[in-house]
Amino acid sequence: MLIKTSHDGFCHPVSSEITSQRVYAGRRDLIKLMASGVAGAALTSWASREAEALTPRPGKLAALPGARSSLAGAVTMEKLTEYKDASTYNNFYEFGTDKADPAVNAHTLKTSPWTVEIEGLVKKPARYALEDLLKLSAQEERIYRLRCVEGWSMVIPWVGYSLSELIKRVEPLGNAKYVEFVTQADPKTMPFVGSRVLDWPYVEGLRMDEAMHPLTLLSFGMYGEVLPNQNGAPVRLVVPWKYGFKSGKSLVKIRFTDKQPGTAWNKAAANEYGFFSNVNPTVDHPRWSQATERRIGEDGLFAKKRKTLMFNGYEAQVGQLYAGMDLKKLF
Ligand SMILES: Nc1nc2c(c(=O)[nH]1)N[C@H]1C(S)=C(S)[C@@H](COP(=O)(O)O)O[C@H]1N2
Ligand SMILES: [Mo]
Repeated sequence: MLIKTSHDGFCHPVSSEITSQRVYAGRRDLIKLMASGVAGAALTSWASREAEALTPRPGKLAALPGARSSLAGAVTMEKLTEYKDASTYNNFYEFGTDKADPAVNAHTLKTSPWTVEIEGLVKKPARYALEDLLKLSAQEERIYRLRCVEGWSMVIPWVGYSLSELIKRVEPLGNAKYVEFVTQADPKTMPFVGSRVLDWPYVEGLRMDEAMHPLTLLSFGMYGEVLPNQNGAPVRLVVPWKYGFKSGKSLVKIRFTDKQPGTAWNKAAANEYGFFSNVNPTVDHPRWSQATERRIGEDGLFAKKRKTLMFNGYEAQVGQLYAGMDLKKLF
Protein backbone atom coordinates (compact mmCIF):
# COMPACT_ATOMS: atom_id res chain seq x y z
CA MET A 1 0.00 0.00 0.00
CA LEU A 2 1.30 3.40 -0.90
CA ILE A 3 0.11 6.26 1.26
CA LYS A 4 0.19 9.48 -0.67
CA THR A 5 0.36 13.04 0.47
CA SER A 6 -0.20 16.04 -1.72
CA HIS A 7 0.77 18.98 0.47
CA ASP A 8 4.15 19.38 -1.14
CA GLY A 9 3.18 18.93 -4.73
CA PHE A 10 4.40 15.41 -5.37
CA CYS A 11 3.43 11.94 -4.28
CA HIS A 12 5.58 9.78 -2.09
CA PRO A 13 5.16 7.22 0.63
CA VAL A 14 5.16 8.80 4.08
CA SER A 15 8.13 7.99 6.27
CA SER A 16 6.22 5.50 8.43
CA GLU A 17 5.57 3.47 5.29
CA ILE A 18 9.25 3.54 4.33
CA THR A 19 10.09 2.49 7.87
CA SER A 20 7.82 -0.50 7.83
CA GLN A 21 9.22 -1.61 4.48
CA ARG A 22 12.70 -1.46 5.96
CA VAL A 23 11.70 -3.40 9.05
CA TYR A 24 10.12 -6.02 6.82
CA ALA A 25 13.22 -6.36 4.65
CA GLY A 26 15.35 -6.41 7.78
CA ARG A 27 13.35 -9.29 9.31
CA ARG A 28 13.75 -11.32 6.15
CA ASP A 29 17.50 -10.78 6.30
CA LEU A 30 17.52 -11.82 9.94
CA ILE A 31 15.68 -15.04 9.19
CA LYS A 32 18.21 -15.77 6.45
CA LEU A 33 21.07 -15.05 8.85
CA MET A 34 19.59 -17.34 11.50
CA ALA A 35 19.11 -20.09 8.95
CA SER A 36 22.67 -19.83 7.73
CA GLY A 37 23.93 -20.01 11.31
CA VAL A 38 26.08 -16.91 11.17
CA ALA A 39 23.76 -14.84 13.37
CA GLY A 40 25.73 -14.90 16.65
CA ALA A 41 28.20 -12.06 16.75
CA ALA A 42 26.80 -10.43 13.64
CA LEU A 43 23.46 -10.03 15.36
CA THR A 44 24.33 -7.19 17.70
CA SER A 45 25.80 -5.06 14.96
CA TRP A 46 22.97 -6.01 12.65
CA ALA A 47 20.43 -4.99 15.28
CA SER A 48 22.10 -1.67 16.01
CA ARG A 49 22.39 -0.99 12.29
CA GLU A 50 18.71 -1.61 11.78
CA ALA A 51 17.93 0.68 14.69
CA GLU A 52 20.09 3.32 13.03
CA ALA A 53 18.34 2.88 9.70
CA LEU A 54 15.11 3.61 11.55
CA THR A 55 16.32 6.98 12.80
CA PRO A 56 13.30 9.21 12.31
CA ARG A 57 13.66 11.40 9.26
CA PRO A 58 11.70 14.47 8.27
CA GLY A 59 9.79 12.43 5.69
CA LYS A 60 9.11 15.57 3.69
CA LEU A 61 11.32 14.58 0.80
CA ALA A 62 10.54 12.12 -1.97
CA ALA A 63 11.66 8.56 -1.39
CA LEU A 64 14.70 7.46 -3.36
CA PRO A 65 15.50 3.91 -2.33
CA GLY A 66 18.45 1.96 -3.65
CA ALA A 67 19.47 -1.67 -3.30
CA ARG A 68 22.38 -2.05 -0.90
CA SER A 69 25.57 -1.97 -2.99
CA SER A 70 27.56 -5.16 -3.42
CA LEU A 71 30.66 -3.28 -4.58
CA ALA A 72 33.81 -4.02 -2.55
CA GLY A 73 34.27 -1.40 0.14
CA ALA A 74 31.03 0.43 -0.62
CA VAL A 75 29.26 -0.40 2.64
CA THR A 76 30.91 0.32 5.97
CA MET A 77 29.36 -1.37 9.00
CA GLU A 78 30.03 1.62 11.24
CA LYS A 79 27.20 3.36 13.04
CA LEU A 80 25.35 5.79 10.79
CA THR A 81 25.46 9.48 11.52
CA GLU A 82 22.02 10.74 12.57
CA TYR A 83 20.09 12.27 9.68
CA LYS A 84 19.62 15.37 11.80
CA ASP A 85 23.38 15.85 12.12
CA ALA A 86 24.14 15.04 8.48
CA SER A 87 21.60 17.62 7.34
CA THR A 88 22.34 20.45 9.78
CA TYR A 89 26.15 20.43 9.99
CA ASN A 90 27.24 21.23 6.45
CA ASN A 91 29.79 22.94 4.30
CA PHE A 92 28.10 24.63 1.35
CA TYR A 93 29.66 28.07 1.08
CA GLU A 94 27.16 29.27 -1.49
CA PHE A 95 24.75 29.43 1.47
CA GLY A 96 27.11 30.78 4.11
CA THR A 97 30.33 29.79 5.85
CA ASP A 98 28.90 28.63 9.17
CA LYS A 99 28.11 24.89 9.44
CA ALA A 100 24.54 25.76 10.41
CA ASP A 101 23.97 28.19 7.50
CA PRO A 102 23.18 25.76 4.65
CA ALA A 103 20.30 24.09 6.52
CA VAL A 104 18.81 27.50 7.23
CA ASN A 105 19.44 29.15 3.84
CA ALA A 106 19.40 26.44 1.16
CA HIS A 107 15.60 26.30 0.85
CA THR A 108 15.92 28.99 -1.84
CA LEU A 109 17.83 26.63 -4.16
CA LYS A 110 15.60 25.74 -7.10
CA THR A 111 16.30 22.10 -7.96
CA SER A 112 13.69 21.66 -10.67
CA PRO A 113 14.01 21.95 -13.61
CA TRP A 114 17.66 20.89 -13.49
CA THR A 115 20.04 19.88 -16.23
CA VAL A 116 23.60 18.60 -16.22
CA GLU A 117 25.71 19.38 -19.27
CA ILE A 118 28.41 17.01 -20.45
CA GLU A 119 31.02 18.74 -22.57
CA GLY A 120 34.63 18.90 -23.65
CA LEU A 121 36.66 15.95 -24.87
CA VAL A 122 33.87 13.40 -25.38
CA LYS A 123 32.39 11.72 -28.41
CA LYS A 124 28.85 12.28 -27.15
CA PRO A 125 28.40 15.65 -25.48
CA ALA A 126 24.92 15.83 -23.97
CA ARG A 127 22.54 17.81 -21.87
CA TYR A 128 20.81 15.54 -19.36
CA ALA A 129 17.59 16.52 -17.68
CA LEU A 130 17.74 15.36 -14.07
CA GLU A 131 14.91 12.87 -14.69
CA ASP A 132 16.97 11.16 -17.40
CA LEU A 133 20.14 11.21 -15.33
CA LEU A 134 18.27 9.54 -12.47
CA LYS A 135 17.29 6.66 -14.74
CA LEU A 136 20.64 6.20 -16.46
CA SER A 137 21.66 3.41 -14.08
CA ALA A 138 20.21 1.51 -11.11
CA GLN A 139 20.25 3.43 -7.82
CA GLU A 140 22.35 1.85 -5.10
CA GLU A 141 22.75 2.59 -1.42
CA ARG A 142 26.40 3.07 -0.44
CA ILE A 143 27.38 3.68 3.16
CA TYR A 144 30.47 5.87 2.96
CA ARG A 145 32.57 7.72 5.46
CA LEU A 146 33.03 11.34 4.42
CA ARG A 147 35.98 13.08 6.05
CA CYS A 148 36.18 16.86 5.94
CA VAL A 149 39.60 18.48 5.68
CA GLU A 150 38.68 20.39 8.85
CA GLY A 151 38.93 17.21 10.93
CA TRP A 152 35.41 15.83 11.31
CA SER A 153 33.72 12.90 9.67
CA MET A 154 30.31 11.34 9.14
CA VAL A 155 28.93 7.99 7.96
CA ILE A 156 26.12 8.51 5.49
CA PRO A 157 23.96 6.11 3.44
CA TRP A 158 24.12 7.77 0.04
CA VAL A 159 21.93 6.79 -2.90
CA GLY A 160 23.24 6.96 -6.45
CA TYR A 161 25.36 5.06 -8.94
CA SER A 162 28.99 5.02 -10.03
CA LEU A 163 29.96 8.09 -12.03
CA SER A 164 31.69 5.66 -14.41
CA GLU A 165 28.24 4.60 -15.69
CA LEU A 166 27.69 8.11 -17.02
CA ILE A 167 31.26 8.48 -18.27
CA LYS A 168 31.08 5.27 -20.31
CA ARG A 169 27.85 6.52 -21.87
CA VAL A 170 29.40 9.75 -23.19
CA GLU A 171 32.59 8.10 -24.51
CA PRO A 172 35.58 10.26 -23.52
CA LEU A 173 38.21 10.84 -26.22
CA GLY A 174 41.71 9.43 -25.86
CA ASN A 175 43.17 12.80 -24.86
CA ALA A 176 40.68 13.35 -22.00
CA LYS A 177 42.86 13.12 -18.89
CA TYR A 178 40.79 14.98 -16.28
CA VAL A 179 37.17 15.58 -15.39
CA GLU A 180 36.06 18.99 -14.19
CA PHE A 181 32.91 19.37 -12.08
CA VAL A 182 31.18 22.72 -12.22
CA THR A 183 28.51 23.44 -9.64
CA GLN A 184 25.56 25.82 -9.60
CA ALA A 185 26.37 29.49 -8.97
CA ASP A 186 23.17 31.48 -9.00
CA PRO A 187 23.38 34.73 -7.04
CA LYS A 188 19.57 34.96 -7.01
CA THR A 189 19.10 31.75 -5.05
CA MET A 190 22.51 31.37 -3.38
CA PRO A 191 23.08 34.30 -1.05
CA PHE A 192 26.86 33.93 -0.73
CA VAL A 193 27.63 33.64 -4.46
CA GLY A 194 29.02 37.11 -4.97
CA SER A 195 30.84 37.11 -1.68
CA ARG A 196 34.60 36.92 -2.01
CA VAL A 197 35.27 33.80 0.10
CA LEU A 198 35.71 31.67 -3.03
CA ASP A 199 35.99 32.12 -6.78
CA TRP A 200 32.50 31.09 -8.03
CA PRO A 201 31.35 28.77 -9.41
CA TYR A 202 32.72 26.16 -7.00
CA VAL A 203 34.72 23.89 -9.30
CA GLU A 204 36.27 20.53 -8.52
CA GLY A 205 38.20 17.99 -10.53
CA LEU A 206 39.44 14.42 -10.68
CA ARG A 207 41.97 12.58 -12.77
CA MET A 208 40.24 10.28 -15.28
CA ASP A 209 41.13 7.07 -13.44
CA GLU A 210 39.76 8.53 -10.18
CA ALA A 211 36.55 9.59 -11.90
CA MET A 212 36.22 6.10 -13.41
CA HIS A 213 36.82 4.32 -10.10
CA PRO A 214 33.62 2.48 -9.14
CA LEU A 215 33.59 4.01 -5.63
CA THR A 216 33.21 7.52 -7.10
CA LEU A 217 29.50 8.06 -6.62
CA LEU A 218 27.11 10.31 -8.49
CA SER A 219 24.60 10.82 -5.72
CA PHE A 220 20.97 11.88 -5.79
CA GLY A 221 19.87 10.92 -2.30
CA MET A 222 20.70 9.93 1.25
CA TYR A 223 18.89 7.92 3.95
CA GLY A 224 16.46 6.60 1.33
CA GLU A 225 15.24 10.05 0.27
CA VAL A 226 16.28 12.60 -2.34
CA LEU A 227 19.08 14.88 -1.14
CA PRO A 228 18.08 17.80 1.01
CA ASN A 229 19.24 21.05 -0.60
CA GLN A 230 21.95 21.64 1.98
CA ASN A 231 23.59 18.32 1.08
CA GLY A 232 23.88 19.20 -2.60
CA ALA A 233 20.52 18.57 -4.24
CA PRO A 234 19.60 17.47 -6.78
CA VAL A 235 22.88 15.79 -7.75
CA ARG A 236 26.38 15.77 -6.26
CA LEU A 237 29.55 13.78 -6.21
CA VAL A 238 30.78 11.67 -3.29
CA VAL A 239 34.45 10.67 -3.44
CA PRO A 240 34.90 8.84 -0.14
CA TRP A 241 38.72 8.55 -0.04
CA LYS A 242 39.29 12.30 -0.52
CA TYR A 243 38.69 15.25 1.76
CA GLY A 244 35.07 16.36 1.60
CA PHE A 245 35.67 19.47 -0.49
CA LYS A 246 36.48 17.27 -3.52
CA SER A 247 32.81 16.18 -3.53
CA GLY A 248 31.08 19.02 -5.38
CA LYS A 249 27.43 19.74 -4.62
CA SER A 250 24.60 20.73 -6.98
CA LEU A 251 26.44 19.83 -10.19
CA VAL A 252 25.49 21.55 -13.44
CA LYS A 253 28.38 20.68 -15.73
CA ILE A 254 30.84 17.83 -16.19
CA ARG A 255 33.66 18.70 -18.54
CA PHE A 256 36.37 16.41 -19.92
CA THR A 257 39.74 18.10 -20.37
CA ASP A 258 43.39 17.39 -21.16
CA LYS A 259 44.61 19.75 -18.41
CA GLN A 260 44.28 19.58 -14.65
CA PRO A 261 41.30 21.80 -13.77
CA GLY A 262 41.75 24.79 -11.51
CA THR A 263 39.66 23.94 -8.45
CA ALA A 264 37.98 26.31 -5.99
CA TRP A 265 40.02 25.53 -2.87
CA ASN A 266 43.26 25.07 -4.78
CA LYS A 267 42.81 28.52 -6.29
CA ALA A 268 42.01 29.97 -2.86
CA ALA A 269 45.09 28.47 -1.15
CA ALA A 270 47.26 26.12 -3.23
CA ASN A 271 49.67 25.43 -0.37
CA GLU A 272 46.81 24.20 1.84
CA TYR A 273 44.51 22.35 -0.57
CA GLY A 274 46.17 20.23 -3.24
CA PHE A 275 44.49 18.91 -6.35
CA PHE A 276 44.53 15.30 -5.10
CA SER A 277 43.57 15.88 -1.46
CA ASN A 278 43.47 12.19 -0.65
CA VAL A 279 42.74 11.64 3.02
CA ASN A 280 46.19 11.04 4.50
CA PRO A 281 46.93 11.02 8.24
CA THR A 282 50.69 11.35 7.56
CA VAL A 283 50.44 14.59 5.59
CA ASP A 284 49.42 17.48 7.81
CA HIS A 285 47.53 20.52 6.64
CA PRO A 286 49.99 23.43 7.05
CA ARG A 287 47.91 24.75 9.93
CA TRP A 288 46.79 21.54 11.66
CA SER A 289 47.36 17.80 11.98
CA GLN A 290 45.33 15.37 9.88
CA ALA A 291 46.13 12.35 12.08
CA THR A 292 42.82 12.22 13.96
CA GLU A 293 39.19 13.12 13.42
CA ARG A 294 36.01 13.77 15.34
CA ARG A 295 32.97 11.72 14.32
CA ILE A 296 29.94 14.00 14.25
CA GLY A 297 27.46 12.79 16.87
CA GLU A 298 30.21 11.45 19.13
CA ASP A 299 31.28 14.81 20.40
CA GLY A 300 30.39 14.40 24.07
CA LEU A 301 32.83 15.44 26.74
CA PHE A 302 34.47 12.00 26.87
CA ALA A 303 34.28 11.12 23.20
CA LYS A 304 37.66 9.99 21.98
CA LYS A 305 39.04 11.28 18.72
CA ARG A 306 39.40 8.61 16.07
CA LYS A 307 42.55 7.85 14.16
CA THR A 308 42.20 8.96 10.57
CA LEU A 309 42.83 6.11 8.14
CA MET A 310 44.93 6.26 4.97
CA PHE A 311 42.64 7.05 2.03
CA ASN A 312 39.89 7.33 4.66
CA GLY A 313 39.91 3.54 5.01
CA TYR A 314 39.56 2.85 1.28
CA GLU A 315 43.22 1.99 0.67
CA ALA A 316 42.51 -1.58 -0.48
CA GLN A 317 40.21 -0.21 -3.17
CA VAL A 318 42.05 2.91 -4.36
CA GLY A 319 45.69 2.65 -3.20
CA GLN A 320 46.77 1.31 -6.59
CA LEU A 321 45.69 4.54 -8.31
CA TYR A 322 48.58 6.31 -6.56
CA ALA A 323 51.32 3.68 -6.80
CA GLY A 324 54.70 5.36 -7.19
CA MET A 325 53.38 8.86 -6.50
CA ASP A 326 55.00 11.04 -3.84
CA LEU A 327 51.89 11.78 -1.77
CA LYS A 328 53.72 14.41 0.29
CA LYS A 329 54.38 16.46 -2.84
CA LEU A 330 51.21 15.57 -4.64
CA PHE A 331 48.95 16.13 -1.61
N1 LIG B 1 29.25 23.50 -4.31
C1 LIG B 1 29.86 23.18 -3.15
N2 LIG B 1 30.16 21.89 -2.93
C2 LIG B 1 30.76 21.53 -1.75
C3 LIG B 1 31.10 22.53 -0.80
C4 LIG B 1 30.77 23.89 -1.09
O1 LIG B 1 31.03 24.80 -0.29
N3 LIG B 1 30.14 24.16 -2.26
N4 LIG B 1 31.73 22.14 0.38
C5 LIG B 1 32.49 20.87 0.36
C6 LIG B 1 32.96 20.45 1.67
S1 LIG B 1 34.22 21.37 2.35
C7 LIG B 1 32.48 19.34 2.30
S2 LIG B 1 33.18 18.77 3.76
C8 LIG B 1 31.31 18.59 1.76
C9 LIG B 1 30.23 18.48 2.82
O2 LIG B 1 29.16 17.69 2.40
P1 LIG B 1 27.90 17.47 3.36
O3 LIG B 1 27.45 18.81 3.83
O4 LIG B 1 26.88 16.76 2.56
O5 LIG B 1 28.39 16.64 4.52
O6 LIG B 1 30.76 19.22 0.60
C10 LIG B 1 31.69 19.74 -0.32
N5 LIG B 1 31.03 20.22 -1.51
MO1 LIG C 1 35.16 20.03 3.99
